[in-house]
Amino acid sequence: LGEAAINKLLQKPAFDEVELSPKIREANKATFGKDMTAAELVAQIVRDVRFEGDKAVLRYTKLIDKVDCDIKDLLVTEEEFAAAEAQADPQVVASLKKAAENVRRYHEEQKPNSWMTYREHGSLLGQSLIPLDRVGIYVPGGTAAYPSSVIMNAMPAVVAGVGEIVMMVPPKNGAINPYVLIAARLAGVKKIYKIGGAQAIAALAFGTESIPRVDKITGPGNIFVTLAKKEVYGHVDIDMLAGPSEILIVADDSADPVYTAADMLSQAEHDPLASSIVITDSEKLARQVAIEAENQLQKLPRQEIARASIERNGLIVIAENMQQALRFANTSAPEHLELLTREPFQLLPYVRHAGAVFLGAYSPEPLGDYFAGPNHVLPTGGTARYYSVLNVETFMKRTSLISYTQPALEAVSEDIIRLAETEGLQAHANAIRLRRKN
Ligand code: HSO
Ligand code: ZN
Repeated sequence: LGEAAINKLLQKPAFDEVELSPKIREANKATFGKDMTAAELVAQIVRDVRFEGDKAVLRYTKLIDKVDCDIKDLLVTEEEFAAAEAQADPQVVASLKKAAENVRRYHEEQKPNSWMTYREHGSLLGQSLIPLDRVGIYVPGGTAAYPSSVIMNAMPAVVAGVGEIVMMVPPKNGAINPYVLIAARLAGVKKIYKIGGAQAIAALAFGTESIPRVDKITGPGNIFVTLAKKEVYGHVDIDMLAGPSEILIVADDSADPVYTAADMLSQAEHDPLASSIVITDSEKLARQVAIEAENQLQKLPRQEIARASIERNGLIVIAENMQQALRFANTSAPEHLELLTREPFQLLPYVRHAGAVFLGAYSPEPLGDYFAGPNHVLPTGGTARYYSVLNVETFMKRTSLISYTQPALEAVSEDIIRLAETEGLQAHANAIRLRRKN
């Protein structure tokens, strides 16, 4: 294929609405009396929760999660935390603790500072960084209930100094994965509701009689959650619209085909829609990786998911040289970029677009997924062109500070008055002129 054709293959839509399965469409039709797209269904749920509050939350929780209870029973209790701790494997808890500490330490270093600077005539300019009052974190249920993602979402908010973190997790048979609860505790989350889907996002965005309204919602979710975040954006802030996970591996002939294939599959097992791409200037490596991937695939417990992903979005591209390989990588703007090359740091200056870069043979993606410290909530679908990894500042906002003395203002007054009058704003000009001494 030519470069243009390969570029086209590498570009993914940032966010596409999926088709609902016939089964879900039928169920929706029975409930709402009309055929709806996923976006229409989500808009309806968001509207209902916004205007009916708790009542609508309970109705959808019963309908979708098959949990029929009081709103106060959806708040996780001390007893539920204790039960989670009692049934947890202490070794897993110890590993979670180490991971949480690494994530805390990395994010402490990342914390941006407020600053002030002196200018002429004793004037001062500055910027203060203020944490958000309250944020909501969504944690998916089902097989994607990842304790690691709880830490990754909550820790930057805690380090930022957010006043209150409210977590939403869909109940599975009325309960929540114990490690999700333990991870939440480790990270410092105190309020957790067993509510999922679009109804959880709407409750966070607008608040209900019993659920507090938040200022920002972060965390990944399924198509309903993502559409709901899009729907409430503007009433609250959101982190990003997350799509399926991706890895792009740039490898030269020094790369180990066994590692390369393993790293492709570690992404593929997430989701049938996940994408795993290798770009190499070595035809030999390309062929070895293809064979090795099949070997490893056959032994995976999640073979079905991984195989579907590889068949759909798995790609091994042979580039003419490493310069071209890097160009392809930047076009794709992958969530995770691995540089499995002899001198990865020599390529780093050419990396323009990637959520996270993993350098060298001993920095595989799962190291970052779980443990090293940097965040694993990363921009997907090519949005690394303009989005950053989730970070402490995601949970803060910047406010400008201005303080002039009389002489400082006097010194610039003519310029300001001239500009105000040019815009025809006499009151603006007056506010300056009246403060002049000469
Ligand atoms: N690779 C995922 C994160 C994750 N992996 C959680 C395992 N658990 C998206 O960055
Ligand atoms: Zn992962």
